[in-house]
Amino acid sequence: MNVNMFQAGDNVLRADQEEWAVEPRHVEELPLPADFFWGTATAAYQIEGGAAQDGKGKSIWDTFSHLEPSRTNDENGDVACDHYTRMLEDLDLMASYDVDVYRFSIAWSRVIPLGGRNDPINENGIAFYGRLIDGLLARNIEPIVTLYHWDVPQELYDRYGAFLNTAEFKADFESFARLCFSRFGDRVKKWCTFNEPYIISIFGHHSGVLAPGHSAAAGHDSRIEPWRVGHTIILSHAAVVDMYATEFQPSQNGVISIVLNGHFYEPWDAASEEHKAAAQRRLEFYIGWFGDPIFLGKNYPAQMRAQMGSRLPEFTTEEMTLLRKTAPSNAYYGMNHYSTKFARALPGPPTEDDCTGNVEELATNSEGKSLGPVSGMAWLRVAPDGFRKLMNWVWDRYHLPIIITENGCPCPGESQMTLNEAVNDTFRIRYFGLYLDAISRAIHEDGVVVQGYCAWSLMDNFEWSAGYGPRYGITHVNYETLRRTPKKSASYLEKSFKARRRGQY
Ligand code: GBH
Repeated sequence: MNVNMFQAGDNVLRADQEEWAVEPRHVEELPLPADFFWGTATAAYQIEGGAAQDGKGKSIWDTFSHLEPSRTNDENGDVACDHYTRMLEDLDLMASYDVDVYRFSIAWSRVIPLGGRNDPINENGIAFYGRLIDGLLARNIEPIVTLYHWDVPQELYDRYGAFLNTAEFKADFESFARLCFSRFGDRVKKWCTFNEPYIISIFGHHSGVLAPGHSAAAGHDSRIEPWRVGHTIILSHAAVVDMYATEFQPSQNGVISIVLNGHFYEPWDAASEEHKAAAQRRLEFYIGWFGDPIFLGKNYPAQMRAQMGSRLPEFTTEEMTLLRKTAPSNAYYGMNHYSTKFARALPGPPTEDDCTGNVEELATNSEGKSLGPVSGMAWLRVAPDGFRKLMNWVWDRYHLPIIITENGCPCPGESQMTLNEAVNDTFRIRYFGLYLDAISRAIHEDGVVVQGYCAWSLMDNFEWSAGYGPRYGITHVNYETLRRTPKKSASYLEKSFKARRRGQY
């Protein structure tokens, strides 16, 4: 796996030099339902800053971003966009875009600095999120709240290895979730438990690109760890869904689910059964791993068990009962999606720490055809058909209404641009246009239920191991002055959603 995948791909072929297969249609025949909602998404560590302000405890990202030598481009989230002190300004910014929803995450160590079920609560942290939620509602913006976007309290990692200890983690996560439901659940009606379990498991505990940085090279057992982490997430999710459904849902009337990310995979050779099977297998190893237990109440996909045997943990009888019980309580499928890849079956047997289903991922197919223009990230190519196919794949398998919880891209060369160049983000506008066209087609031509869309991201922010290089925002952030400037894509989205929901552009 390429360890630079979060790094900006400014050195690769510029997208404007490549041919775009299609232009966005933006026309009457590609509308969206009148009640379709849209907004922007962020995550606590990427925007808040205030790393030690008002009693916040350390998370694994505070640790990881201060390692020497740096694993995060010599940058960290100590200040980030300083959203912690500029929250009101950011609320007004969102109101100026006329968004319907805002997806953000709660920093666990801001509300429980040490993280555990018997540890003290930080009322300052609770008050911050309370003000944020009230400020959204006052502007008629609905909060969509993620409980966990990668920032487990460092203390829980030190005590018992966080996700590596299923029973302890589950108990602490339940108690954190209960605190959030009881303090915010009167006002928050859309919850997600975890953001991208695949990334937490594989990037945090296999390639080690993300915190806590476990990999075989760093002396960890990457044959076993990622699957234990995934198991912990699935069971913690189910426990919290069960708790919400019994203790809170009856009075609070909200909905809860999880956010899964995933590329779509096209066969490297579309005429070959072997490579078609590889593409399907790759999707099961990426999405079915979590989706089948969580949304179907079933065991891991058979192909995963067949390949991995005892590397994959077993669910006990009681755990299977819990999964079957909670599966129907997941009200939606949260989809983070950015791009598509080609899947090529590998010839030999899988390596002992394979996590792909023995599949190689490529940007060009057997005929040398590329997936589409490359964005500011080498892995992120513009492939709206793959997006449409993924929505269909998810709908066919899980039959849940889909919310697009993240989608977006950095423009080619954007990390080197002046402010004036950066706000003129025509590449991003084209990307959004094509991906919205794909949603319209999935809804109207394929019968998929898609309810809403969150652009990643409200503003440029700390892009994990790539630091402040890649810029995904629809708002430019000057990291010296922290000044926010809307990019053209912000007004494009505003106008496009208004028009599409009236059935015309
Ligand atoms: C999301 O993660 C995160 O939720 C968000 O915090 C982040 O800022 C945003 O996307 C943009 O990255 O497949 O090996 O070629 C996305 C995680 C990172 C998964 C890049 C796919 C591509 C590398 N993605 N990764 S690879």
